[in-house]
Amino acid sequence: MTVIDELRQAVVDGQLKPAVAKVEQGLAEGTEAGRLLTEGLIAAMAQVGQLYEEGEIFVPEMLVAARAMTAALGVLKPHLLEEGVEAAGTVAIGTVQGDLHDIGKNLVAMMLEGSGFEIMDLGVDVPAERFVQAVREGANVVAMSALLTTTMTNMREIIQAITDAGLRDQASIVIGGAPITKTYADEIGADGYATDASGAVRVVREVLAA
Ligand code: B1M
Repeated sequence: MTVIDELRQAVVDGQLKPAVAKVEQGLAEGTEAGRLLTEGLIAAMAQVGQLYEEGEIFVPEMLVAARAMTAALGVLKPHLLEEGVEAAGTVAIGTVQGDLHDIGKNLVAMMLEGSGFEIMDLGVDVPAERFVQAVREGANVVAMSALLTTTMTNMREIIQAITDAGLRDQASIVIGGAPITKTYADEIGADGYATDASGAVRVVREVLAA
């Protein structure tokens, strides 16, 4: 087993300390941070989702796996960030109301921060009014995350709330999360969407340049 396999297994098993130790070992051995992230941590969460779908594990196991991933990600973070980039805009990011999934949102925030954007992290279960307030506070990009098919519909309401507040021309709106598609982004009037964290950096740059 490679260190990446061991990392993936530690996260799937919800073993926080071994997961952190495997990231440290991988880095010390010269494994690229990006590989530890995609082939280790992100692959582990995909496996966890699969096991949950198959009824092999339940919410508590998903939760401990998520905690192990978050801890391991904390160690990886400084190695993923690009250095020395100028502040390029302020992004208010949050997971929409009713949705508590924050690993992907945190990863996107981390990559944006590392790419020179100022981040207003609104957290999870964020109501429309909080996004509206963030635009009033100076965010020029609103980034929304949703992982549930039942909560992604709230994105439309958030865009409507920003429009109703007369602020739609003050901020670009980008969305993402596992169930989000380009068709859905177009349908609800978002300015862009991304399927992963590096795509999120790209789309935020694009909407700001438009
Ligand atoms: Co939940 N969960 N969960 N869960 N969970 C999913 C999403 C699910 C697909 C699992 C499954 O059935 N296979 C399923 C959703 C089904 C659906 O809606 N179609 C599901 C369910 C059903 C639930 C509950 C309803 C379970 C229950 O209670 N019965 C419940 C809901 C709670 C709630 O939110 N109200 C629930 C709870 C949980 C935990 C709390 C246990 C935990 C979350 C812990 C946490 O986040 N702190 C959890 C987890 C861990 C998952 C899975 C296994 C992993 C999610 C994850 O972290 N992925 C997930 C299965 C899966 O995704 N395969 C699942 C890793 C992360 C890096 O990827 O979040 O996709 P992701 O983010 C990516 C991209 O999507 C994108 O970039 C990120 C980085 O690459 N992206 C953006 C995300 N946001 C973006 C924003 C952008 C751009 C890109 O803005 C521009």
